[in-house]
Amino acid sequence: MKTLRQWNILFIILVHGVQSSRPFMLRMDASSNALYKGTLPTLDEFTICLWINANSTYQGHAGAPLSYATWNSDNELLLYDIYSFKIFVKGTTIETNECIAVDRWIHVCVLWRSDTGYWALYTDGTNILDGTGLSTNLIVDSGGSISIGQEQDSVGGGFDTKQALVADIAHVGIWSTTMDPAAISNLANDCSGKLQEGDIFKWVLLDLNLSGTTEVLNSDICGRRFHSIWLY
Ligand SMILES: [Ca+2]
Repeated sequence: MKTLRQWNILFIILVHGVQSSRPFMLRMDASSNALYKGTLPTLDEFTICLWINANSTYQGHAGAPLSYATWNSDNELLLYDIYSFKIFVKGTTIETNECIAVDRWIHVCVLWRSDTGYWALYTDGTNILDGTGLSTNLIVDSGGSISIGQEQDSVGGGFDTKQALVADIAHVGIWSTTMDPAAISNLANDCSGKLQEGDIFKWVLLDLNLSGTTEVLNSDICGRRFHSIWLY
């Protein structure tokens, strides 16, 4: 029988093993949550990119790949509903009507900048929708809480299982600039995921507090087989 300390050491070894050897993904169900241990700085522009692989058949969970809640706004930044994708900035919504649950890995990027309220949605490296006037001249506040998988209605809480993400997700990155199309295309075509490193949010397992039945697996975002490393 292992002691609690031995299990803790084993946990650390396994987590380090996943992190250092190969890029990881999270397999999330309605109970899963990955809460970032850090926060974001104030932002007047950003790019968020991630890989997602979800069942195209709606199974009762809209899905929030990423939510950022502050004390002033629980929808300060929110990517919501993988079946009819919505972008929230400072509580204001763009309804794209795009489905990003397509039964395979898809690369998704969302861009925004304050000065014109420019926003854009890229899938698999291609700009499929954009516009202006989204929360123009506003600033995204610092100090909030980032959840991968749960839609926050308060800082770090207020979850609703109907809004939870039931999907595989990997290589989430947040940049403090609006990335140019060539850089986004490079990310979407990088099967290693090594380019997928945001300057203000990086995909590092030890930076996440996992809860619920969140599986940590080696990712293979370009569709080859992956191997289970550890079940949480
Ligand atoms: Ca919310």
